[in-house]
Amino acid sequence: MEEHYEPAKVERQAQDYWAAHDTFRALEDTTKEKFYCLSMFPYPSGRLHMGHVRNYTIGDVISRYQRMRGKNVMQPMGWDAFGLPAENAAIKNNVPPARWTYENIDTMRTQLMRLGFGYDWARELPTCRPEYYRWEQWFFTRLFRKGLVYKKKAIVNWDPVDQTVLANEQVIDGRGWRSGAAVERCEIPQWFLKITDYAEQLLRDLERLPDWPAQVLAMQRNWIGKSEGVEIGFPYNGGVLKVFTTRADTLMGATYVAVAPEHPLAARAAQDDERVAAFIEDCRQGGLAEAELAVQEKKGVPTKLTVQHPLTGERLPIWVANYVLMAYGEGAVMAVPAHDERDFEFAHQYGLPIKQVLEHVLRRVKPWKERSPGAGEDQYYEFDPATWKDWYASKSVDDVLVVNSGKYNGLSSAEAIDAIAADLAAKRLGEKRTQFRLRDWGVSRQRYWGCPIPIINCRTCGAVPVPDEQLPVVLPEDVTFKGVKSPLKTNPDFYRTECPSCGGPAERETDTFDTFVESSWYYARFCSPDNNRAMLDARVDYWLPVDQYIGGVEHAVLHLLYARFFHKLMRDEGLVKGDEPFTRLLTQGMVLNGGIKMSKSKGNIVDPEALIERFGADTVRLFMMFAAPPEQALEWSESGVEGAHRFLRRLWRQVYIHVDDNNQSIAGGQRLGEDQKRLSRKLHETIVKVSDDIGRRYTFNTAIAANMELLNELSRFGDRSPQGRAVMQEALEAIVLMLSPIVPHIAHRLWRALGHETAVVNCAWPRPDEGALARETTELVVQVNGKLRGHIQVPAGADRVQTEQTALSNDNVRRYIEGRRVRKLVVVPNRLVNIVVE
Ligand code: ANZ
Ligand code: ZN
Repeated sequence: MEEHYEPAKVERQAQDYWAAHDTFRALEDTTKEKFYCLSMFPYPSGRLHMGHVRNYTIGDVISRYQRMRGKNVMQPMGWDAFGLPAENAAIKNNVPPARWTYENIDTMRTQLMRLGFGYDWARELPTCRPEYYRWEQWFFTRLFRKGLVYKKKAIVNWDPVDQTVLANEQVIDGRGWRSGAAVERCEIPQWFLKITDYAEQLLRDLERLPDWPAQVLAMQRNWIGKSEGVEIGFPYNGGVLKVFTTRADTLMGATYVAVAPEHPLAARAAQDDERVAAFIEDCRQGGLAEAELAVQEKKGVPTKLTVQHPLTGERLPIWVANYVLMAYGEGAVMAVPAHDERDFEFAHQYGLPIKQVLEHVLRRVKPWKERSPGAGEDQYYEFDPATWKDWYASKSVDDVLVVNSGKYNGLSSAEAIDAIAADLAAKRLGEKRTQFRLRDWGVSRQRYWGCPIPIINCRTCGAVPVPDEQLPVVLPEDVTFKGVKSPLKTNPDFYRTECPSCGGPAERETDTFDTFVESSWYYARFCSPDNNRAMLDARVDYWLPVDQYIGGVEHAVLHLLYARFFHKLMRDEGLVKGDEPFTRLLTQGMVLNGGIKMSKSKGNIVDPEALIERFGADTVRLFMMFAAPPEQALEWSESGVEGAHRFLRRLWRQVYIHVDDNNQSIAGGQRLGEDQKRLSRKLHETIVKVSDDIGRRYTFNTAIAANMELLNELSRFGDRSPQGRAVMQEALEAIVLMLSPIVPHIAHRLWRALGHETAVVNCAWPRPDEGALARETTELVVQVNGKLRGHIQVPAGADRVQTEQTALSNDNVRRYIEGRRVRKLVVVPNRLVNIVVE
């Protein structure tokens, strides 16, 4: 064996070995228990970053560990290859997005290989290839026939200078990223997937995911957002305005109604009211990003229209307000400023009446001064900011009583909701209803670099799905951009076609799918990536569900929800079994540098490749796994990397010294001396600990620390006798085995150096030896009042308390002391315990 550790050489040898032996090829084998380990596949942006390295190292460690546990492991890798950056790069540098993407994939694949990840590359899957997306198109046409997709007008960001639709990321401070023009909102027809049909299931099945992080489950639950409420009708001249409320108990406190700027009643009011028209126009400006909408200042205008209160008949004004979302509930609210914070802020700003209708059971406080004492039974109050916030603090309907509400006075919230809902139902002006926050999934993108939506628009037949035999609809890859507009929309060769149904001239859909569609089912396609006759086949029944999924918490909602949705869609199409795609989920923490996330824009990137060049892949992997538990943030540290490297050199050195000392044969079987026993016990305790850390707790950092500690003991162990060397051999082998999932290359070399013909990657995980774990014990006699009553075993070196406890709990001894008071207890170490009782 070489005296010095040369990572480049060691790593090349190990990787060559794995490649030559097809080590990570995963084949279905029903005689073995399978383990499908999946890390979220990357977008091929150009180069791997540290976040990728962390994600993929965690996945690789788990995969290699499970393999050593005898599982048939599949660990695939692919490319989430469609998306906007390719297009932006194309526009900037004049390279076709396809070429840019394929070149990036080649670079990143080489980087992944240098890191030694055990992927089954035969399953590699770039989503921008027709072999992949044709099945997505095929599946979409199945959903179309089932009525699970539909077309509807929806709002997009429109750049009036570039004459194109922009993605939310392309709108910066309300302006187009290239033109700098103020972005407008406009409505165009788009395709939607009916995820809301699955809302209830998606919510309910979260309960079947005990091995997902609680935080992710909570985020999904909120996103789905189930609300039980009442739909209430407010009659007006010419119709009924519907609102959705979760707080029908506050109906008597409604002082106005508000509609979204896109609501039909707003349009109607705008017809003869310039102020309303101008306000609606104003709301069309600016981006659509939800974060922006949530924090914007509340604004609105009154209309000349009114509605009638459904129970009292009182006239209430209709306002148009920007805080009412068209996409939620009915796009309109009954405003109860006394008990809803948003309504309050608005009413306060525009001087609208505030009427309290709930009172706290215990405190019975009136939060505001009376404003119009003459207002009859109903009382109006003025705002007192000091007490006001209390009312919003608890969204709970407990502990409150209804007041100022006529016949409902004195009811609890829950009772009032029932009573009011019943009265409304009798008038046909309301009914109880469940509302989900979850919206149907708009999958149309007006971009080029995506999967073409397989629809043909015919003037006579409408939207017709592309027939199976005409699939795939291939995205032309050799394109040039004129400005920002999608080349599909300007290319008649692409969009001119015939209607599959009547044969007349027709046009293809030129929109492409949201790239979340590709990432929603890739995990299943990995099971049958080479099938060109079907989307999936029987192999999915062997591999699915994914046993361990690993990725960033930023995907807690969209990707992970869409993938769960697709799994249910595919299940209902008979393509997969089971209800959920990912049994266990690990969300890895961020990689920080200087306390903030490593990112290009912050200029604090550390390039993994440069590190591999300097220290080798094993050092990078070891540092990543040692610096923090996987779910926590990891702080980048140069000295941490150096420390990891030093440890590997120490390990190498220890093995080198041991095997170099080959004059003496290694013997075993004879009785071990004390130091040998101690080391052996330490070794097996370490195996127990590391197995639990890696296999169950996923605390790879403590597993590594335990191995470091063991190595320290080894370096202090100078026993060169045959037994001493045998113990040393066993310990070094165990360390190499236990570290091999984390630092597989050096482990590959050291295993050979320790005299093995086999490759460490094919070895079993070490097992703790019960015999070695048992500590030495000594036997003591126990006397009660001077008479021999029993024998006890205590660990060598047990303290006084432990010895006494053991003596007192000995069965025979207990018979003689039961019911009596112990007056004295004498322990003579290693010999006897004398108990004196009354
Ligand atoms: C009256 C009321 C009184 C409300 C009160 C709340 C508290 P969740 O729980 O999220 O379902 N709302 C309904 N549709 C809306 C829309 N399109 N845009 C903005 N807000 C809307 O929220 C339901 C509540 O959100 C509804 O109940 C409604 O305000 C508001 F003390 O009605 B509530
Ligand atoms: Zn037709």
